[in-house]
Amino acid sequence: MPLHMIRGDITTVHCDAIVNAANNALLGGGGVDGAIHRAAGPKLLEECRTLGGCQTGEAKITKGYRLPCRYVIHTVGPIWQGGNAGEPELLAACYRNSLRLAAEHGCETVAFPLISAGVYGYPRREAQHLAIRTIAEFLADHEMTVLLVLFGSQERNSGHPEMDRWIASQLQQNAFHSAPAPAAAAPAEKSAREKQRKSLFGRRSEAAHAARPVCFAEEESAPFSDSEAMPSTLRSILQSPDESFSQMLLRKIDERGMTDAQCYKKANIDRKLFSKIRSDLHYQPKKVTVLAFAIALELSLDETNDMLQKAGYALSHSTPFDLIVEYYIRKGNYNVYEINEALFEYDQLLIGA
Ligand code: AR6
Repeated sequence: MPLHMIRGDITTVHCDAIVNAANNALLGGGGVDGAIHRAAGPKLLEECRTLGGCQTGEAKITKGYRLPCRYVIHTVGPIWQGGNAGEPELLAACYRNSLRLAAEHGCETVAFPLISAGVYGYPRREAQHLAIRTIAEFLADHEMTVLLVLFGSQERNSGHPEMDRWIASQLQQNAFHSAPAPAAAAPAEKSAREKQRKSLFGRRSEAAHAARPVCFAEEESAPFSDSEAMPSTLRSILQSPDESFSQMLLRKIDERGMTDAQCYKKANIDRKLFSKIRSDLHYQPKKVTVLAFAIALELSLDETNDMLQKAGYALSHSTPFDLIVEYYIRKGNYNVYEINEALFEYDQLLIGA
């Protein structure tokens, strides 16, 4: 999947290149810079000494040494001074220049920390939005997988107060509508229920004894003795099954006048997965994949449920994942990156993942 967010330590990520939030001297420091130098070993500092430093917003590349990546891309984020000293432009330049260097070196997978969001004081939420926006712009015309690696427990659930309220109200309604846990039954009541249960079972098993095959088509409600009737009906149903998930997806792409690439990129799905789906009419996708396409195609809630059903899924009101996705569809916000940011904050699976 092109853009993914994970929590963890970037020095342990296996990929082609990791990005270091360095300083102008490129001679190591604290934070993620210190962690990368410690994990890479002294040879990294030796190579960094030959680079002649780095301007804010620029990027330089070295080998990865003992790290589980081929390259380290060193970039220097802006120091936060209140937001009016060109910080957003400089921070965006860090991501763009790092990605450009990675592409020039043939990297297919690149991991970033949240540049400037530590010692340099850039507000974390703004730094994260800007990172996601800039990486998404780059991915619109590059095939690459980018990981945004967030360190430690970041603040959660505080950035979407309206969504939080809506989800809470839906979960509450759900709890209200579901049956309360049954209290322990009194013995008399228990035996009455037992009788009822037995009689229900009795009736069912009687029905089972008198079982008749179910006929699918009214006009073919032939007598039971016609043993050919059901098999032939079943056969005809199987010969012309309902539209599959893949067929619906390809039809919708055509109807929307989109190209395949526009659709899978907007869905945050990688090209290889899309090709598999395109070439297999009976492809069984994951729920996050179906939803990614529903979002890319800007389907209504009904159409989304229809597409989910084709793959054997549904949206429920019992899980934060489903509620978050439904909230964004209801709002008409089809930005997969924004939806994933919200899902990430709730520790949910990400769409397209
Ligand atoms: N893995 C992923 N993210 C990390 C890790 C890690 N191991 N360690 C810290 N972070 P910072 P800056 C996160 O301070 O703000 C250095 O001294 C951290 O939580 O490392 O760009 C340099 O030499 C935060 O979200 O970088 C510079 O002098 C993000 O990485 C200066 O700090 C960036 O925090 C650069 O400051």
